[in-house]
Amino acid sequence: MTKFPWKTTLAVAAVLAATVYAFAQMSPGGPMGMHMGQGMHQNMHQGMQGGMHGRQSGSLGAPTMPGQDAFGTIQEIVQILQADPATDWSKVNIAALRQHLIDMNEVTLHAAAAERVLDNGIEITVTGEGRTLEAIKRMVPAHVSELREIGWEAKSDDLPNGVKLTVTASETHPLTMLKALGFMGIMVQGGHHQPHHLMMAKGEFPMH
Ligand SMILES: [Cu+2]
Repeated sequence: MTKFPWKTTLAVAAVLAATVYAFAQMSPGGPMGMHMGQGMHQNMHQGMQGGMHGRQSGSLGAPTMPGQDAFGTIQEIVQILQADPATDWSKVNIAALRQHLIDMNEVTLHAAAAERVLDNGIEITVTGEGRTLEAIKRMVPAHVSELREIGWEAKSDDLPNGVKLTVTASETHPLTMLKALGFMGIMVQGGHHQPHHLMMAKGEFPMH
């Protein structure tokens, strides 16, 4: 029993040492480096030969996170367009893609969704104001078309302050599943956004 806490302590110490080491690597002339004794540095080197060095190979020092989701999406699309010699720059419309990503943000994060379970399906009243309302009116009916294409029984009805989305249960999409998925689980069905984003940016896709 007395050995277990010791192992834990050692593991924690190793993690801390690794963190200090990473900091030291990032700022070789910085205060961390200067405060560390030579012996401590060597010990850490030895302790890390097997573990950390293997895992870090290649990626340390080259960040990949764009910092903001829509920013990263647009960056990826722009890189695809610039890498393709066939890109028709007279048609490219990044502003349209940006507006769509704002729609996605509004619908995902700011729309209110009131869900009501029916005997044979689910009815979701999606509402919002201003920019959120615009996004709901564009995205929810468009998604209903996509749902139908992939075999769902869905419809949308216009409301003054939003859209009513109704999805009927079926053998492949039973009521229990619909209830569990709710508004967002239903909105993410199908993989159409990624290809549509590229088409929008190329000016080949009507705004939805
Ligand atoms: Cu999208």
